[in-house]
Amino acid sequence: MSAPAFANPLLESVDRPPPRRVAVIGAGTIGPDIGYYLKSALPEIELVLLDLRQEAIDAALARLRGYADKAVAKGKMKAPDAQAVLAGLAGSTDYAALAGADWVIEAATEDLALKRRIFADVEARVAADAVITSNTSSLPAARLFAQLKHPGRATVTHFFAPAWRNPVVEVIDWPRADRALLAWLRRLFAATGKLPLTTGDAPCFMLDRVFDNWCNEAAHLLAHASAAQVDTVAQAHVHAGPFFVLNLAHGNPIIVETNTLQAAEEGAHYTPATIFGSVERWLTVAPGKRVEVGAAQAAAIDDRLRGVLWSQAVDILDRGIGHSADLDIGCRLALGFKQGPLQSMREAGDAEVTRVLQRFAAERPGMPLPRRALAAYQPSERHVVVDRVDDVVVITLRRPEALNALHDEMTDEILAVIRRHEADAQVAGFVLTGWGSKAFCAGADIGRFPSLLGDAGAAAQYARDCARLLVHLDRCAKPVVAALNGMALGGGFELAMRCHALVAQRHATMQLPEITLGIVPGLGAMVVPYRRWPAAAAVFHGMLARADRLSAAQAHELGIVDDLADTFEALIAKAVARVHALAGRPRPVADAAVALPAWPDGAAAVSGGKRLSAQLVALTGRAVRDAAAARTLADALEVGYRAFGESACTAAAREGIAAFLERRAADFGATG
Ligand code: DAK
Repeated sequence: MSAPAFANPLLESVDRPPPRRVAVIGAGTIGPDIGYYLKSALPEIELVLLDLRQEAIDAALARLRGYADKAVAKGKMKAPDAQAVLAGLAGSTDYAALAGADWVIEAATEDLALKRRIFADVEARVAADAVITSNTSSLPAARLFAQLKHPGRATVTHFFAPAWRNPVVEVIDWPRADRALLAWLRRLFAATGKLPLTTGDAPCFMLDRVFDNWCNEAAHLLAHASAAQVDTVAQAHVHAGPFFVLNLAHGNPIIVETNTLQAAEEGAHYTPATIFGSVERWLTVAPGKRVEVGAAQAAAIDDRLRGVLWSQAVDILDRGIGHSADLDIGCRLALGFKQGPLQSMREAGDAEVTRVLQRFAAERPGMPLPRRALAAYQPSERHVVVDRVDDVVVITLRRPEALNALHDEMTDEILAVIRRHEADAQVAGFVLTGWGSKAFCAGADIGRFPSLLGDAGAAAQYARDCARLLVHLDRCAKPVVAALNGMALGGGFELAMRCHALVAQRHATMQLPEITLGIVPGLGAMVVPYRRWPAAAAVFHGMLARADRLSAAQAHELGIVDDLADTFEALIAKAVARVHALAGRPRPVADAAVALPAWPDGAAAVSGGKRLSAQLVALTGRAVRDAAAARTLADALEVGYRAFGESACTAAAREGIAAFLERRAADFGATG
């Protein structure tokens, strides 16, 4: 498997247009879910669901209507949008309905002979350049498509349940697939909210090798423990234990099938546990529930579970089945692991990993073991991906599960990438952008905020520490340009405003929602915009005091955004051009005091119809005023750090952050 040309697939240029008519074969569970994802992302396409049974089609169409109704009821979709999703949707038991399809997705039963018959039939009915993909979770593409006349237009695209919401799709890179097909699929998936992970063509690809062997190992452990005990121990690593998931997904036959395939190809150590043949439903615990497990027994179970996980991880990387940067994120987002195997290896340390794997090798002879030093398996970045466009390094924030929200590790990685390339004469500068087309960055990771509350000094120090990246940008010798591909919120906008220029796609927005969380911005938003764009001071007041949203067009008019782009390609092209234009011309943030217009009255402050904390509005106003009066940028930033510390000790902060995490509206009525 060769590495894709770009880690961020949206940087790939492709000639083929998006699909217009898609056929999904198989109206079981996953086929219709794939269809719903596609129709939600690309409502203009025609979608036809094919199945041998009309009842399956009727049930599938009813399910999709149910999804759309639910999305409208929850306010996630507007009624006209739901109508567009459901328009152009049809079902058929007749393969003649394949006519005109430019993409056929097969999601039928896992049976090689059946799938081959389907592909022969499909190929006879669609154009020679129509794309054909299979959603198999285990059968290699080389086998599935061996008999196609035009195999270059075919590959496996493996979705994960629920396919309409789970972002992960494995895109299998097999030798006969056209490179342009893989680039088109990766790009299309990334543009429609998915996380395509390129994997090699081994049986079960990357992620199901982890999942199937994890479940199989759990079943082997039943010689020493109950299913409930294994699930209890496993919950240290996953949100739901393997037996709970197997019950949910009726997964026993799948493990038997996939592990039989792996055993046939790779050795008897993969043979499915015999108990799968005699049990239909496991007696186990629900996620979060536990049963009694003795300490020694728990340790033995845990060693075996970590053993299989780490053994699979090193094997996948040693055989080039997947990329290290993709393995962890795939395990977390597709399979529900709390952290990926490489991260857990790193945290456990080499000595512990070696101990666990030695024990695993003794208990499970034949299972793969590391072939290199353990450090060699670790990815250099986990939360960003790095590409080169000409002589510019493009850093893409990649946390699709949290709209690319920032946390310490991500900012450290951005800083490390910039430091690594700063002295390189071949690098002209940097572009920062976000994964996908929705968000540049949704701000700081709110899940981590509760630990900051209650200690003003510690919170202020934390803000100072976290500002390292931004302070580095202030002094960076090479230009750094923010390319806003979507919303830039809170800390994300603070990061963008410290870049030396901003370019934005027209749908991008900027907002400082901190006040709605009962805190003040910690990373310079009370300081920097007033010094860089003093004429827009009143606008920044509104953004800070009421969380007013700024559109890309407004920001462009105010001179905050230097250029607007219609597409992602244009965005990156403009950002790269800005890097070149800025070379040798740094844009320092002003080191002098600035004048301010009057601060809005906080007593009746509301944002989006919701009352805000008057105390926080006043605190923000005071910090903005003191920072504006400070003579140096460093002094002004210090005012901001201390104000953040102060805000972290308010009842409003406790309420605002708890409300976000509990998915409810904050009530600042009682907090002041
Ligand atoms: N942190 C963590 N997760 C986030 C997130 C964030 N900032 N923003 C979004 N997510 C997650 C959501 O929880 C959701 O996760 P699941 O429910 O799927 O598990 C997923 O991303 C998708 O989001 P939604 O389902 O909410 O998507 P919608 O399109 O419906 O809504 C939204 C998009 C952006 C309107 C909404 O997600 C939202 O309101 N997000 C929060 C925006 C926000 O308030 N951002 C934080 C601003 S405060 C400091 C450093 C920095 C800062 C402060 C201090 N120090 C160092 C001290 C900065 C502060 C901020 O940035």
